[in-house]
Formats: sequence, C-alpha cells, structure tokens
Amino acid sequence: MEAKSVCIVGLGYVGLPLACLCAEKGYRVKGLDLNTEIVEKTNQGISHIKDRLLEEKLPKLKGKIDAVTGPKAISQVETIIVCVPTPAKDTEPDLEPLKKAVKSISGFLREGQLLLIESTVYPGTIEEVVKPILEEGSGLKAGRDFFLGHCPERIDPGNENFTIERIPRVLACLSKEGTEKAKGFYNSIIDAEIVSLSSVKAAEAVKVVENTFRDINIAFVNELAQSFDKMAIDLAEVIKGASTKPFGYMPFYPGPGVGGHCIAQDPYYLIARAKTAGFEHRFLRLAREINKAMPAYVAGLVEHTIENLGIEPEKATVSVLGLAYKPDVDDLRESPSIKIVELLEKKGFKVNAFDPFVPEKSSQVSLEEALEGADCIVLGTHHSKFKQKLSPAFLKENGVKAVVDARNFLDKQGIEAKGIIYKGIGR
Ligand code: SAJ
Repeated sequence: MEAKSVCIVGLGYVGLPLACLCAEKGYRVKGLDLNTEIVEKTNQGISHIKDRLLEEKLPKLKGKIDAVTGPKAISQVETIIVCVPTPAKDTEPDLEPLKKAVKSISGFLREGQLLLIESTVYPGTIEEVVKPILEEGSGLKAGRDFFLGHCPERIDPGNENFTIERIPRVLACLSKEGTEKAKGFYNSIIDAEIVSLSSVKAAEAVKVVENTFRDINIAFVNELAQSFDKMAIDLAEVIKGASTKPFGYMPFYPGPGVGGHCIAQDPYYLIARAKTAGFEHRFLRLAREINKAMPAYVAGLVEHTIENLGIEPEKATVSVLGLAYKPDVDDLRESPSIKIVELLEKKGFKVNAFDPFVPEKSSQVSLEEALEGADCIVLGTHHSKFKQKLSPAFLKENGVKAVVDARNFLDKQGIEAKGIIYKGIGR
C-alpha cells in the first residue's frame, strides 16, 4: 500500500470535494466512480459539478487525482472513503447503491486498510449491512484484519463559508484502534474539530438527527404559515421578532417545501430504522407530510390569486421564477418548484419557468421573457440575483398583476404600493 494514499469511492457532491481536499493535503488520491464521464472530466481537471470552488480547484489538481472506474485501485491505498448516494425511494431507504459499491470493492480489500462510510445511513447499517458484505467478499474480519467505521458527510453545497475543511466531524469505528486511525486521517485533512464517539451506531445517528432536526423545524414554520394566513398575521415579522431572543430560539423560514437530497430524505432513514426496532415516529412522519404538502399549498395560493384577478385558469399565464431547491445552486433534486410547475399545469394554467442556474429546465431564456404576459409570478427560489432584479418597479413595468412569494423574499409593501396583488407564505 502506498504511504499517505486514499481512495474516494463516488465522486459526487460529497466525494469530489473530499478528493480535492485530500490531494491538496498531499495524499496520493484515487477516485473511483462508475460514471466514465465523471472519471474523464476529473482526470482532465474539470469539475463535473457546477460549483465555483470546485471549478477553480480541479484544473490546479489535474494529475493529482487519479480517477478510475475499476475497483482494483482499492488494493493500493491505506484509506478508503465511500461517498455514494443513499437515497430514499419514496419514503423507504434505498441502500442499493451503497451495497453495490461495497460489494464491488470488497474483493480488493487488504489487511490493515481503514474503510469509512461517509454516506448518510440509518443506525446499524455499517454493522448489519456493510460489514457482512465486506467480510464475505474479502475473507477478512472487520475490526481485526481491517478497520471499519462511519464518518457522516456534512457537505453544504454552495456554502463558501463552511467549506469541507472547516466543518467539524464526528466518527466511530468498530474498534478503538480503528477510531484512532480514522481520527488521525481526518485530523490530517480537516482544520476543524474531529470528535470520536463510543459506537458506530451513535455516529450513524448523528447525521440523521441533525438533518431531521431541520425538517421538523421547517415543518413547524410551514404549518404556522398556514394558520397565520387564516389569522392575517405576518409570520415573517413574527419570526423576525422571535429572532431577537438571543437564546432558546433558532429561526427557520416557511417556504414552498423541502428540497435537496439531505433534509427531504434523511428523516425516512431514522423513521424506517426505528420502525424495525418497534417504534413509530408519528411526529417525524407528520413533519414530512406537512413539508411534502407545501407545493400544493403554494399552487392553491396561485389558484386563489388568479380567481381574485377574475381570470379563467385556462386563460391565465403563471411564471415560476427559481427552480433549484435552494438559492444560488443548480440542484433540482426534490425541488418544490418543479412540483409547483407540475401542479399548476394540471390546474390548466399556462406555466412559464425560469431559473438562471438551470437554463436547461427553463422555458424562457431571460427574466424579462419569463415575465412577458405573466398574470402572476411565483417566487420559488430566492436566488440572490432575483433580489434587486424583481423590484416593484420592474414588476410593474412588465405588467405583472400578482405575486405569490413562496419565500417571503420580495418587497411586499413596495409591490402592493404599485397596485400589484402580493401573497406570501404566512404573510
Ligand atoms: N428550507 C426552508 N426553510 C428553512 C431552511 C431550509 O424551507 O428555514 C428549505 C430549503 O429551501 C431547501 C430545504 O429546506 O429546499 C433544505 O435546505 P437546507 O438549508 O437544509 O439545505 P441542504 O438540503 O443543502 O442541507 C444541507 C445539509 N448538509 C448535509 O446534509 C451535509 C444540512 O445538514 C445543512 O444544515 C444545510 O445544508 C445547511 O445548513 O445549509
């Protein structure tokens, strides 16, 4: 095994930044991915992910990440980090990609290697699913012949403040020696705190708990938005007021629903695991239902707004601005805006869609074109560049009659002062 060598299995949103970081820290890096295009681009020093930092780093790291499609690269490295997707199929965890990846590399596992799973899993996955596959494929014993553990990924796509090397990590291996080895590895690449836990299950639970925490709090304000709409209370103002409390409160914001591959899916891993252990997470499940119902709530607000304008649905044009699941990224996974477009089309509206980060999914090529002839616009994603562009004057000039602001992002007072109908989420 080459000294200071690592193989990153899966070069996606999690694996590619990790591979770059290891290369920057002087590791000999192998990158293993099933997708030949990703492998070719990485070897050419091109980021297959639209991300400013990655697009800057990859060219400088050309030749320092040896991307391959064959798993035999595993046998040459000291440390293996698995970063493959662990999606949820509707509401059930889907470990197939992880199982396939682990099975494909098991035959190349060597004594003394450290293997860590970074993919989000439910507590018990490493010991009950991953370990048997690795031991069967390698003939080695986890914890004795090789080190096995979990260090949940905490990438926040697009966040240039908390880049991967600045985010603390938690981890645990099956053996104390493995945990120490893993801690040594992450301390050599991460500039933030590395916390080792007493069990792999605890490390697996950390990630699903921190993301489920977000989902239930978003559901809280999404439900508040619906009740405050009935009570004519401006929730945005109430959240601003509550946020003045310097302790015991943490602001979350109502929106069109929860998108992304983390928050919208991780709770199902916790719910499913607890269920097999005999506990039904009614609260977590309800929070998921509330968030999943938000696109329909927003579509209902549009329908009501168009009615108020006295326009027949089939004669009304609605422009959905912003398709990505969160601001300033091009990621459409689980995006609520996409669901809103589908629901509005089903209601018979002519629907335009525009997102500067997602031209391939936009039906218009510019904001101006998207507003042309629009009776109502829906602000689906609060991209920074929309803030100054979607001014009340600009909306008025473009003949917009109504705004459904699914992010409470636009200037309500200014828009209403122009005689344009404004409806927010809980305001
Ligand atoms: N959202 C709301 N209201 C909120 C916060 C978020 O509606 O108050 C929506 C967002 O618009 C988005 C979805 O929820 O559609 C998820 O948003 P997010 O801010 O949680 O962003 P993600 O999905 O990129 O979550 C990632 C997570 N990182 C990992 O899983 C490694 C999460 O743990 C981070 O806390 C989060 O980024 C972050 O803080 O930005």
